[in-house]
Amino acid sequence: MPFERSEYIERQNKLMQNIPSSSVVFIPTNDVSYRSNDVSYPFRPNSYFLYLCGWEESEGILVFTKDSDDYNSTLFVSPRDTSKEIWEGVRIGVEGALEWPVTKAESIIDFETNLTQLLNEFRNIYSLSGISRKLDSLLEKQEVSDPKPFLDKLRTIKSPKEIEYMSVAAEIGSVAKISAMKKSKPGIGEWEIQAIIESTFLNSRSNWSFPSIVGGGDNATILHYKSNHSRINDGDLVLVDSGCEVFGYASDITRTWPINGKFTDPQKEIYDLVLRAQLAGIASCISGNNWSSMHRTTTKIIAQGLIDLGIFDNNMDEVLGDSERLDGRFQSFFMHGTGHFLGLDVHDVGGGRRGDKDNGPMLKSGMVVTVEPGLYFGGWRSDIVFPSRYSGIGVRIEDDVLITDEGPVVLSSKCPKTIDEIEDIVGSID
Ligand SMILES: [Mn+2]
Repeated sequence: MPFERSEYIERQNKLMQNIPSSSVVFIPTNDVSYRSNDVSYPFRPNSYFLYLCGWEESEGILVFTKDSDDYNSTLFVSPRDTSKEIWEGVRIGVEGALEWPVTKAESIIDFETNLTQLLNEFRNIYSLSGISRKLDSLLEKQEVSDPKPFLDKLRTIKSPKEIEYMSVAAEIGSVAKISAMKKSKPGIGEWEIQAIIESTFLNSRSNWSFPSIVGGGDNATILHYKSNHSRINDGDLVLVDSGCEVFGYASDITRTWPINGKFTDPQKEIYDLVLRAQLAGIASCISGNNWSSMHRTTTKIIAQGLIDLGIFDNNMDEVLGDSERLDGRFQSFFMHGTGHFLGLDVHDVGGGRRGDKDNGPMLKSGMVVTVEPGLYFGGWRSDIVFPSRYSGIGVRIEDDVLITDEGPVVLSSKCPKTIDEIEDIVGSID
């Protein structure tokens, strides 16, 4: 298992400290999802479930029961079944599950019988809903509380071991980008860059943490572009937003580079502005700062830069908007938040999303966030006006940043980022 038993137990202890006496807590893992007919999507365990017990087979339910101060944990798992194992692989089974960080293991087939008794025995019911349709329907008639707020708070602060895995994920992600930069050339297909990136993941015994985004030219201005089916023309930028997982822990890195290895002047102007905003955003990742300070920092630089480039008239109030809501005209070109928490999920739990009330969570040592401002000048946009020299330019720069009491640590720092670094490396291998 990726973590010592003691680390899982500590996570469970911290959860159960928040749960009152006479409670039962249900934590299910994901159902298998079907793509079509007999073919299922690759199974990925639910992140809460992974976090609490590390069990990777499908169909499990983790149950905590708490009488007074003490609690017990039972892991319900798929039992051994040769006829099914012939097709799907050997299961760990009930006996094997006892090696996992739980008090007891039971067969999932007996879950419903146990459930009736548990619901009679305990006053408070907690369950993670929206993960297992079956569990949700079994608890349909119950009054159920949500354990997520407690778990989310725990998950946002990473342990040294979690940080180690996230650093490895960021390193593999950086190496993948370097490899793609080296092999870039005019006319290369977006899918070919995707293949370079994802083969690096697989060769590192990792896999993507979200479908890779590879957008050349105007496609770079589509925030969640995923078809990756166009060729990238000489003179265009390519934006690559991709990441991988190590023991479930994600990296999420974006770089933008000229496919022919040389930025044009307009590309340079936009790239330089986004980079300045991104570096200032990273510098604001200080423990004790509010979440919103990062977005405030990047937004101010972007807004001033758009004025300096002549894209807007010199009216900062209008470009930046309300100083709290930051809802000004800059949003025509920078329409997303500056970052998100990163962990077992790419868009990890803990809040810190655009549209949060107040200033969002406070940054603390052990949190990992992304910092990813961007500017997008889609040639296809008929709703906005900007100088034609910027048409078809989409730039986003994203790093994974660990908050420490000594200041921000960029986990993805191996990935080339300055204009000089990028121009040196792009196309350096045929
Ligand atoms: Mn991201």
